[in-house]
Amino acid sequence: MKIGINCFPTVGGSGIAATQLAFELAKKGHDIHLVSYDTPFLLRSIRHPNITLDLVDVLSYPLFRDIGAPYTILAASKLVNLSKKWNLDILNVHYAIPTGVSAYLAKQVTDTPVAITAHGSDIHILGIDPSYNPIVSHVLQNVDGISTVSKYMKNEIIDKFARNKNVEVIYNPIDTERYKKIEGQICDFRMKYETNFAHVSNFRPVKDTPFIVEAFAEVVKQKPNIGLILVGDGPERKKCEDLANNLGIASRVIFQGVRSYITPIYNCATALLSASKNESFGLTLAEAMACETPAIAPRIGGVPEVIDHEKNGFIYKLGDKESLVSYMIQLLEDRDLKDSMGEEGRKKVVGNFKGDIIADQYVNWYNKILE
Ligand code: GMT
Repeated sequence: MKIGINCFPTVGGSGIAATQLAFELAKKGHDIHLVSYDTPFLLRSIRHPNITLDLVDVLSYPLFRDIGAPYTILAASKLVNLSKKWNLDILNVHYAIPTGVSAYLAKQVTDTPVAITAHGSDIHILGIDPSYNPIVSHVLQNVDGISTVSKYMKNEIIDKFARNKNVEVIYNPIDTERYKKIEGQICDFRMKYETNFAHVSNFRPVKDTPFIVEAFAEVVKQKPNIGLILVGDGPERKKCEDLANNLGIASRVIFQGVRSYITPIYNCATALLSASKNESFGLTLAEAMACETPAIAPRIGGVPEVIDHEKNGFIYKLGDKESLVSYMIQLLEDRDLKDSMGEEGRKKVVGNFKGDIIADQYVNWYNKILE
């Protein structure tokens, strides 16, 4: 198939998932045109001859100074040009705003079927906002297919937008060769303690990373020889640094910034910690689990579809710091539990989220749309 896949190039989960999907489809022989306004983050470390990157030309003009270049139109024009040039079979847009609208517009010109994959805030934050809602709603009701990354999200979409539409659930693809257990020397980053917890996020308020720092400080009172590795960057990173200082644990909280290869960090962690207030899937939970590292996260959104409580990780009530602390201590004290949960986590990912399986599900979905 000749497939146009549009995504954000940034470190966020939808861009990573879309690029991983592009890679998996390319490995299966499909001809992939990845469309974005910059090189997608993951494409900097993977490549395949069946993938071409088609950049949207962000053409500005003095009149647009206050509103920015009209990206929706620029991306729509790019999708029209690509569809015509390569005779694309289908356009699969990841994240509904704004390029779901671009693809819908492109279809009016070229008739190329449009499949939107919704990822989270495009639905439950931006999509429901009256500033976007009338157009996003119209587009979702009229595109050829909608998929999303969890059953939770499917219910959200049906409830808020497309009551009569069939919404396909296709979980995010995980590269189980990239994310796996590593034996032997793995410490290629600064690490002060042998025992660590890890957190990976964009430090947006929805991730509530300060809550992780606070919980870690509680655990340190009982288990002094541990560290916390924080990966990523974003609006609340400084707040976390200040908090670690104020709580007197600054020397054991290591900030690693944005990293392209974090398998060693997952491997060095007793658990991956999340405090997200919403998460439609939780890519980093599944990545850690693929590395045989249990994840601990709140019971929100699609998290219970990724973590099976007490089997391959722990789920706690959102905001319940005591529970998070007690699960962290349980894993520190019981190495066998950590190992067995880790093995179960890997099994869960390989059985349900492996890139190769997910790519087949996408192809089946595309075929259904094209029937
Ligand atoms: O929705 C967002 O906030 C951004 C989006 C992204 O591009 O990072 O994240 C969402 O998509 C990821 C990939 O499907 C999911 O793993 C995240 O759970 C989801 N984030 C939220 O729902 C907050």
